[in-house]
This record gives sequence, structure tokens and C-alpha cells, in this order.
Amino acid sequence: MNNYTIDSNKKYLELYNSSTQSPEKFWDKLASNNFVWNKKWSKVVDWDFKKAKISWFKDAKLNITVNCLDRHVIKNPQKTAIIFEPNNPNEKHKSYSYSELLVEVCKMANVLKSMGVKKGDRVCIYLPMIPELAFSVLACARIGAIHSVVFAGFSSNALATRIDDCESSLIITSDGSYRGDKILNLKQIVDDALEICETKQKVLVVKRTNESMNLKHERDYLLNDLIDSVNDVCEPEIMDAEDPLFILYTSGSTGKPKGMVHTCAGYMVYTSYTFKNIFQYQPEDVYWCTADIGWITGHSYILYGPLSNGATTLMFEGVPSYPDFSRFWQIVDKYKVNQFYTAPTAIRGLAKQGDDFLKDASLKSLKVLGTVGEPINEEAWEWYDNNIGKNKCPIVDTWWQTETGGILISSIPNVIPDKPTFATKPFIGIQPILIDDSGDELNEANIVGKLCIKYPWPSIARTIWGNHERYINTYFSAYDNMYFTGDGAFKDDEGNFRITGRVDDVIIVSGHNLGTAPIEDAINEHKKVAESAIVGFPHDIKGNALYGFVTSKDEINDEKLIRKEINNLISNKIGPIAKLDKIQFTSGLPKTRSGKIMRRILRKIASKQYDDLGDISTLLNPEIVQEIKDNSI
Ligand code: 7RM
Repeated sequence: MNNYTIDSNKKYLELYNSSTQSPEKFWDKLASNNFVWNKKWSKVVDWDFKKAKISWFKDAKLNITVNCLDRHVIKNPQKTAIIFEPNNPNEKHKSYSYSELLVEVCKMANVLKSMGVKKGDRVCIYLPMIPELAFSVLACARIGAIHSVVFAGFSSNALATRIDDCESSLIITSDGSYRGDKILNLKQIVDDALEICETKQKVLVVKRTNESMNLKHERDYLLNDLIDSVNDVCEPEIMDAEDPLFILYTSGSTGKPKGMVHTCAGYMVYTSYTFKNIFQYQPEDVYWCTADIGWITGHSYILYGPLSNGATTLMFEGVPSYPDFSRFWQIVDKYKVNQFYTAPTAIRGLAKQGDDFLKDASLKSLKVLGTVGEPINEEAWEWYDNNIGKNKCPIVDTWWQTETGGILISSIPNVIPDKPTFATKPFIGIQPILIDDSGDELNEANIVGKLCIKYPWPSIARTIWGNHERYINTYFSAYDNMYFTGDGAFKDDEGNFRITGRVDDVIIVSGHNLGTAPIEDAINEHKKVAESAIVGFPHDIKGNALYGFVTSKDEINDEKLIRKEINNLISNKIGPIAKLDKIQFTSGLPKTRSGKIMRRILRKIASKQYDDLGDISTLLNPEIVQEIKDNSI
């Protein structure tokens, strides 16, 4: 049986059962049949969660870029690999076929080599969403250098911390970046970061905006000056299955960012398999994920997952609001996008603009819609389904983490039905369970618990760079022999999972455990509400009471009335226990760059700990914090 394509519920169940009953046999066959290896493994999986030691496909040899590029160049060299849509719609787009992409990657790889980069060296990539970002990532993988992509919007301080933590030797950046009608001077940010960095760097600069910049002698090099003199062939470095492929920092809510380390073989196998099936990618499809490659979603589902399947993947440099809020839909129509994958924050932001921006959009090409990053509230889900999918596109609500490398819980179009606000079922090989406060497994249906995973899967992170103890403590010490996700979840009587939010955000009101997602979901159903976030604050009688921060779609005249209506909604949907003691209307919520609400900050404000807000420099909208503080109740 071909176990790579999942095209019916029956097949899903068969594969799921064999993948959990005989994981080694299952993954052995899947990996053998669907990838190019220089040498096969001696053991499929070896693991000890106590020590957080995990290896997949031990002793195997491969190069992931051979699987993402060379093998498709042999079979289908002219197929489009990457479509690049620039920030400005008047600038011509670019397309790279698989054979062109291989040449670009090899040239970039040879430039890196000429600058002294070797296997195992860390290369920091601080680039906007331009083709050179893809070339750089893949060039590192080609020569066995470990890439660490830092989102090109982070401050010089955040960049410096990440450079020093992984002790990179080279940073790839550009003169500037376009975002909507703004230009960001990236090279200046890199210069500032290098003033505070302890590790010595070389800098490779890609020209994008033609900003003027200072080039420091024997430190800074222009890609243009080097690229023409290198060979366009670069033999792939043969890597061990467990050699690191990349480091990606997750900021987490507290403390120093964690450099999650992913390795070559397991990551490749799992991201490839999930991409193919969760998006039901067919050979002629055009797939678009709107994430930035600076996030895990971009690594796994713009680059490695799609390219390992020989797919056509779209890279968009700009923002959803430029030149206006119809931009996403124009791009979908322009390239006849078949699969569209974005975040709830983007969906809510676009829904808030009203349907005018959709009136010229056909959206006929769309077959599958996806979301990732946060729980999606019911209202946003319905808007997406009605207006974008026209009620004919399954929506995959994909739950996963930087640490998991690939999607662990999701519906599968025409295989596992979707269900609003539910991520639904575990993917092949994934064994999620819910744990109660005393650490026992919950087997009943219709129950909430802490989400853990029982058995390793190929793309689980292997360590935190330079701090294995922290890796063990964060993910493997809470419960014996399990990976702890940090998320809470609800499981219904059909085995569908609904993610209720981070367990740190759970609020205990009068002894009742309340997840943030279901309450926010209820609030968001109010026709005036665009977004909301709830946190707890200390209360004499209840222990904690609920404080809601609410953004509206338009002017609110009678705040008192809306407050009452919101609490009525909560009462009806969840129960009076979840009613809010305080409701503050605000023009925005503090968010991370990938769109997650930073409840940590709101929690501090709600408990009037104004001086202790922690690091807010990595926020998308740091200015909102002052407004929220000033108007807090
Ligand atoms: C891919 C990504 C991980 C955290 C995770 C959750 C939340 C992600 C969903 C979701 C509800 C989803 N990686 N999360 N996807 N919550 N439904 N479909 O986002 O490392 O940046 O974040 O994001 O809390 O633990 S991440």
C-alpha cells in the first residue's frame, strides 16, 4: 500500500493505527519509499524522554536540498518552484523553476563557502521576504551550515541576543526592506546590533531598496560583488540524519529566547508528509502561505514542506493592507491560488474591514483554506468559510508549535471533516492525550486538560541550542515520559481536540478552570467586537476575576450597554461564572510579530503592576501598551 497519500477516512484510520501500533515499521517504509538517501538508517527511532534524547533515522545520510531541489530538477525541471510577489503590485513578480532555483541556491552556497562558511557553522539570516531569503536558507542547508533566521522586523537588541546565543559567524541581510508604504533600514539595524554583539561577524548584504549604507571594510560584503564570479554548481554536503539543520528562536512569554534545534532527516520526512496531505496538494496546484519565513510556519510550510513535494509555493513580500485591504484576494486571483494558509489575526483584521474589499475578488481557484497560530474564534471561522471559501473549501485549523516542527493536530480535506474552533484529529503517528492537575491521563470525553504527546514524532525539536537542561525542564519534566505542550485542550466525544489556549493563561475563578479561548470566542460574537483578550486579576472572594480587553469594529457610543450585552453573551454560551468584572475598550491589543496576543502584559496591567511589564520590544505594536495603561480600570 502507498502510505504517503491519505485520500479517505478509511485510509487515515488504517495508517493512523499502523503508525501508532508499529511506529518503527510505519516510518521505516514511509521514509524509504519517498525520499532520496545517500545511506539508510540503522535504527528508525531511539528515544528517552527523561533525558530528552531523541533520534530518528540514526546513521542515515542525506541532504535535504537534494530532496527539495535536485530530484525535482531531474523529473520536472521547468515546474515553477517559487513565485515571488513583491510588496508593490506595480513591480513585476518573479518566478523560479526548480532548475533555476537550484542554480540560485548553488551560487549562494558557493558565495557562503567563499566567505569561509563550513559545515556546522551558524549563519544568521536577517532578510525580508525576498527570493534571496529562500536562496540563503537553502544554501546553508546545501553546505551543512546551520541557519538561524531572525524575523526582519526585530530590533537590533533582539538580533544581537540571537547572534550571540548561537555564535554565528556570518549574517546575511539587505540594505532595506519594503513593508507597505514604509522602508525599513535593515543594514542600519544590523550595524547597531553588531555594536553590542560579542561575537565577530562577517556581513553579506543583498540589495533590495538601494538605501545608502556604510560598508565596513573587511566585515561587510555586497552579494552583487561576489555572485557573478562563483560557479553555479555546488555539490550537496552529505549530512547525518541527526546533524542540526537549523536553529529558530521562540521568544516565549518570559525569559531569554529559546533556540529550538531541528535536525535534517526527521524534520524533512514529517514536514513533507504533513504538507502533502493536510493541504491535499496536487501536482498543478499553486500554494500560498502568508507567514514570514522568520517563523516556523514559513520554514516548514513555505519552504521545506512544499519544495520537498515539488510544489509551487508563493512568497509575498508585503502586507495585507497595502495598497489596500484587497491585496490578499488580488494575489489569490492573480496566481489562481489553490491552497491559502494564514493566521486568525489576519482573518480577524480583514473581516473587520468589511466586505467591500472582496467585491472584485473571484476566489474561484481556492480549494483548501488553513489557519495557524492561535485558536480561531467561531465568528472569524464563519467569515473565512463564507466569504473566502464560499462554503466550498474545507478549513484546516492546524495546531502545532516551533518545537513540534510540523503540524500535529488538524483536519484533512475530504478525509477528516473540519469543525469550527476545533483543530480536530491527530495526524498520522501523533498520540495526544489530556492530563489532569494531578498528572493523570484523562480518558473521558468532553473534558479539558493539559495537552501532552505520548510518543516522539520525526520532527520534534532535539534540544535548545546551548541549554539541554532547559529543554528537559520545559518540555519533559512536568509529566513522566511525555512531551508537555504548554497548551490546554478540550476533547469532544468524537475525539476532536479544541485548543483552549496556553495553560499559563488559564484563569481560576472561584475554583473553576477557565481557558481564554472559549470566553473570547463568546465575546467576539458580539457584532461590534473585532477582537478580545481576557486575563485574570486578583479578587477577594473569587480568587481571580476576569478582565476583558475589547477592540471594536466601529465607534461605540453606549459602552455600558455593550458591556451588558457582552456579559449576556458569555452567560449564555459558557455560564455566569465566566462573566467579566471589568471590560476595557481599546484601539488595539498587544501582539507578537506573528500575531499572538501577549496576555502576559495585559495580566500585569489588569493587576495594576504597571512598572513590571517585562520586555515589550519584540511587540508588533509597542505603542498600544501606553494607551491600555492610561485607560485601565
Ligand atoms: C505554528 C506556531 C505555538 C503556539 C501553540 C498554541 C498556539 C498554534 C494553533 C494554536 C490554537 C491552533 N508555532 N497555536 N496553532 N492555538 N489553534 N491552530 O504557531 O511556536 O509560534 O506557537 O501557538 O498555543 O502552543 S509557535
